[in-house]
Amino acid sequence: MDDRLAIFSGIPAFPQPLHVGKPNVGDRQRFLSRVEAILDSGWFTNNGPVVQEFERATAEITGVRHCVAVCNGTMGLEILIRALDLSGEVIVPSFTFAATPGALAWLGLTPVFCDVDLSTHNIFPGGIEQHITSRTTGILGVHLWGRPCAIDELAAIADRNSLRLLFDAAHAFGCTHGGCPIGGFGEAEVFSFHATKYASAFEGGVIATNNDELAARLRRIRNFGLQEVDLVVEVGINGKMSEVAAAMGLTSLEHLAELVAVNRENYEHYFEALNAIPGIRVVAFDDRETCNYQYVVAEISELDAGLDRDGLMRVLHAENILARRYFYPGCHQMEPYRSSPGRGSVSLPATEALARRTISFPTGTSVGAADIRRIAEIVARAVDQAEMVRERLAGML
Ligand code: T4K
Repeated sequence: MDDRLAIFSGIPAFPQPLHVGKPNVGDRQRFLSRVEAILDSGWFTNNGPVVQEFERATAEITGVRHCVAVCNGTMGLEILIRALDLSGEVIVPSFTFAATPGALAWLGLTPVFCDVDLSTHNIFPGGIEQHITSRTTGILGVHLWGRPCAIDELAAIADRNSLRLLFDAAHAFGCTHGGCPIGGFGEAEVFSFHATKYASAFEGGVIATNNDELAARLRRIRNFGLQEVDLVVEVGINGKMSEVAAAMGLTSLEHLAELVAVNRENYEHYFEALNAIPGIRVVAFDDRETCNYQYVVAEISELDAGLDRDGLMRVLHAENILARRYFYPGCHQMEPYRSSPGRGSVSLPATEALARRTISFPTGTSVGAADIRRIAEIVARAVDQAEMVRERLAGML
């Protein structure tokens, strides 16, 4: 084995790229036989039987009365925001994927960014009330990395201020809060079944709720605002999930136990190996809760590691380890928010610090213990040779 780092002209540790979000495929034959049945049936979309089965299965797992399947998580957020009649301003964390504030902005609402808690990476409840104005109609919490945000505190704030409370649960399928599945909190919660997620429908999402009336409205808006054939009663959109996507989703659901076992094992290998390296701390999960371990995230302390996150990422990429800067930059520093009058100058110190120092590592069924050992060796070597690495990277710019 070449023990030089690839940035020093060594051979990359991995001949093929190792991705963060490489999809888990599941049982191909199960999926393909479902697709055959769909082709034979002549029913491809528009709330077909496979979508309905997927909705029942996800509702059972999340312990809610209704799961409304949609074509992706972002559309799920948009349909929910509309169905709740949100308007004006909605408070959101900035340390999240662009889809969270994007869903609000797409509908003409203003996302008002709140800082996060450095220790949980989730919205800081103590920072929310200072952002409430006469235009505020809701709080949109995000369960980042599948770790529940401060649901109880957010519910109390929402109650006190007569605000609607909804959750972006894109990362949190199969996770719990206080032992109860994520899905039943707030007015509704939106999951993503994107290819890169724990359970995948290629592209897909579900909106989970216990509210019968809200579920009926979500279904209507998802289908052009149609209440019945030829009767449109409000503005809707085409947010439907196709039968093939639901077939993939169902197949994926049949593997949840295996997937979480693989993810957890990978996570534990990373935790043990990376935490032994100065300046690297893998984000921890609460052992009392169930988690999907789909994201392995670490914080890099430049002071202790001798390297910053971006430097380490360049080292890893040269080795074909395609670690990601989830999430960078904070959404408040993206367009159009950063140029919005009065909003661009907002300072969110915890978000900005985390956006500078977090890194996500490849996991899932395509990554094994030996890969993780190799990745950790590379990180350790980079930290060990930090001064040389910094010089080399500076020379490569
Ligand atoms: N809220 C939150 C908090 C979210 O994180 C997301 C999505 C949403 C809402 C919206 O849900 P959806 O509307 O997507 O259902 C990826 C995903 O596209 C996105 O779903 C996800 N979050 C986000 C965290 O990651 P990008 O821009 O990083 O995608 P991309 O193309 O760079 O791929 C990510 C990694 O996965 C790469 O390393 C390549 C690998 N990959 C990707 C795909 C699509 C594969 O190996 N195979 C694949 O098929 O957003």
